[in-house]
Amino acid sequence: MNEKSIKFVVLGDIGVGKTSIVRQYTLNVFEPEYCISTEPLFEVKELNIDNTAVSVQIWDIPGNEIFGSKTHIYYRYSHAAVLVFDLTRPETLKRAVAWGQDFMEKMELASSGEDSSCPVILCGNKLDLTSPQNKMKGFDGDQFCKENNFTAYYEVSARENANIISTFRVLTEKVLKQEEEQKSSSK
Ligand SMILES: Nc1nc2c(ncn2[C@@H]2O[C@H](COP(=O)(O)OP(=O)(O)OP(=O)(O)O)[C@@H](O)[C@H]2O)c(=O)[nH]1
Ligand SMILES: [Mg+2]
Repeated sequence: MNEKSIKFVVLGDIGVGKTSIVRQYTLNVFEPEYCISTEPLFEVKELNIDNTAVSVQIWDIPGNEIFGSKTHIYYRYSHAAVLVFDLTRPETLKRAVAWGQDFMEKMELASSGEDSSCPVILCGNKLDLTSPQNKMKGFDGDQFCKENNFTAYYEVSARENANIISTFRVLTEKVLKQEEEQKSSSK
């Protein structure tokens, strides 16, 4: 069995559900009370994918973090970013985009010109609270991702554990595949 360690960062505005997503995925818990994150913390998820034991370190970054100061340190050695916004608060999409831009810029700087294209996915969370009345009308997540150079769009619910496992699985597979391709192209 091969072994592989990868790192994801979860980014987005305050209260959009980053901690809830990470804790649901790694610990299988959901807490309805909001407890603001004050420092970056990580959890680990172990997966087996195609005869590879993958250890995924998932960093949960506080939403009130200020860009430009320490964020490059959090991003260091990341393989992908998960941008989260709250489907019931469309204004949180703007900050998810700003986080995505900060991540892409700093990863590019850190790679000093080498191919650094890590996947950046966009997740609309709190799907369980949406209804045809309050859903973001006219929002086309796939198109929005294309326009902002993000990799893909998913709608999830940390509360109901909806689409969380599949989203992280697809992202992990994407990272592994990309690494394989890079390895074989540099041979
Ligand atoms: N109904 C519902 N509530 C959710 C969901 N995800 C998170 N919440 C709630 O939303 C609030 C904020 O969630 P957190 O996970 O703490 O948000 P965060 O993005 O980590 O916020 P910061 O730590 O401030 O950056 C909490 O009260 C959660 O219980 C969800 O999928 N559905
Ligand atoms: Mg948090």
